[in-house]
Amino acid sequence: MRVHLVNPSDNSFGTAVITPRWLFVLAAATPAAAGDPILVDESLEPIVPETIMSGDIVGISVHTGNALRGYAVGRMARERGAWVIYGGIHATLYTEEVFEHGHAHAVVTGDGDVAWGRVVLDCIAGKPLRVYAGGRIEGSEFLSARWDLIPRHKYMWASVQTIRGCPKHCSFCSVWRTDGQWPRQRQYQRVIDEIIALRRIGFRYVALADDNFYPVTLTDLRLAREQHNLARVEELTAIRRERFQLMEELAKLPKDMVFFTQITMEAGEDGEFLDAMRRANIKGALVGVEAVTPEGLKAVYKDFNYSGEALAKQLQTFKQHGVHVLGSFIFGLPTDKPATFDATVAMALKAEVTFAQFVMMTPFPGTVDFARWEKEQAAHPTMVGDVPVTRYWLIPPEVRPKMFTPHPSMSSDEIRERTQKVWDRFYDWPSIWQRSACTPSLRARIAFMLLSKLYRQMYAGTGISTDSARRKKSKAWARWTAGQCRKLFQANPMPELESPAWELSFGHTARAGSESEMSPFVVIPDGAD
Ligand code: B12
Ligand code: SF4
Repeated sequence: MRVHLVNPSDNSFGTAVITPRWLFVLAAATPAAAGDPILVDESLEPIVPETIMSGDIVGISVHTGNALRGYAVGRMARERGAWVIYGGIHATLYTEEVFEHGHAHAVVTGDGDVAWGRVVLDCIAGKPLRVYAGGRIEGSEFLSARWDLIPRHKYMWASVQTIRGCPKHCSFCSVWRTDGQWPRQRQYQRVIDEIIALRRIGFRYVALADDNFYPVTLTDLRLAREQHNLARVEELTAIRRERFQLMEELAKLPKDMVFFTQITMEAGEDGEFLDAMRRANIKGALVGVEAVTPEGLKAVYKDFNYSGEALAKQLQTFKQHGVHVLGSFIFGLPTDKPATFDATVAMALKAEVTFAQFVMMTPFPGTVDFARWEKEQAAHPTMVGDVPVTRYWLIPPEVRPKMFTPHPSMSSDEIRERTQKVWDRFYDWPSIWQRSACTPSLRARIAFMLLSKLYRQMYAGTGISTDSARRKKSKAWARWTAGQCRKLFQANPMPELESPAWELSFGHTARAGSESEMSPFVVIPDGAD
């Protein structure tokens, strides 16, 4: 009996940008009794069905973008006699769907770190439950990934999570609903130990796979103080202190390490935080700008963001403190007009963001936007074949519409064409050349330009994505450039690198081997979800 963990993707590219962290975390959660799992990332290579034997256990992760492929893998595995288990954000939101379309034996909702060990042992005993509610575990329970299982020379960036959950409530985002609004921080010592393990094997670029790296704003603290809510002030201060502790430790790591994270624009007001980020070698952050007008920001419940001149200034502040911005903008909001496209690219250029992505409004399940759209569609659902458009992920990729929610004044073709023009304008050679001036050498400047073009080629349409989200085949030159870029990201291994001697001792990878090692979590018996 072997355990297989499969990251489904329609498009196998040989090289991927960011490691799918869940694979290596669930590997750590796999009980020792089951041996080391076989990890299959289909964004690198498609799964070979013959590797799956009767009695094997196959864990499949699905997000909305790769659910259909995930279901095909699950059906194939079940036909070959394996136990088929699903998890991930989409399986959490649509547990019944994975049984119907993916022929699941069981599904894990929420966090898998603790639940997966139990699932594997139950499968070995031949009696898996139908649904395992993994819930939202504490930050202290997050497992460290098994980086010893990573295929070498396949990924450009590793990914390490430092915090989960986000206090905001943007209308297009499911994080605050699934992961919760209370930030769950991992102990910084564990984060550092994991990064050291990565640097030892030659990874120096690490994406901090966080929902929001800046969970406590100066405004949150001010408001709590004004309300004389001392308990709240203390809680917030403790979270903030831990962020700084983490960054202090990151700053002590080898100087060639580069981190990238996701953060809200409010950090632009917090020079102390930005300076700590720079010292910690957090060289860049994806900032959700979303819209450049007040109406647009209101439409996505993001009125804590700035617009106009203040927006440009706020984004420039990041750069002044040494943190590059990947600005993320959304098109297709009901408030968008033809003029919005030019205004947005002009703002992206003016704000001097180093990279930018321009994504089309997509109603993701679990979001406020999705719920509103589903309600509107309830009486007369639009169908594509026999699938309602509100289940768009079940529509075969060849006939799946590119946009789902109708816009009040523009057709989806018009929005798409205008969006592509914005990508072309932002990533034209003169603009890239100008932006590349931020690099320290000619070699770095060339690398920057190559990367910018690759980024435009790979992600125009989806935005920076888990590689498993791309459906279109990439052009040969993009594959070649990706191969070259990957080499640029590689570093010489540093096997001699030691972890600091923490006052508390932590294992690198906790392995769930027996019930007693697992925290209690709710299990839902057969048929009761
Ligand atoms: C880091 C991140 C990115 C990074 C890196 C991605 C990568 N290669 O890893 C970048 C910036 C590249 C990115 C891009 C995008 N992302 Co993203 N991303 C995240 C984020 C913040 C963390 C993901 C992560 O690595 N977490 C750490 C791992 C360990 O957690 P996990 O994957 O959730 O896995 C745990 C459980 O889910 C469960 N589990 C997962 N799989 C399985 C399988 C089995 C068998 C079991 C038992 C359990 C299990 O156990 C794991 C351990 O607890 C999540 C938000 C979130 N909190 O999940 C969004 C998130 C996944 N992204 C999302 C989106 C929308 C995108 C983009 C489309 C954004 C865009 N451009 O518009 C792109 C494209 C990707 C896509 N899914 O289509 C959505 C997905 C929504 C959906 N319904 O599918 C999320 C949920 C955020 C949101 N806004 O709602 N993302
Ligand atoms: S989009 Fe970003 S800021 Fe808004 S809720 Fe999601 S994670 Fe938080």
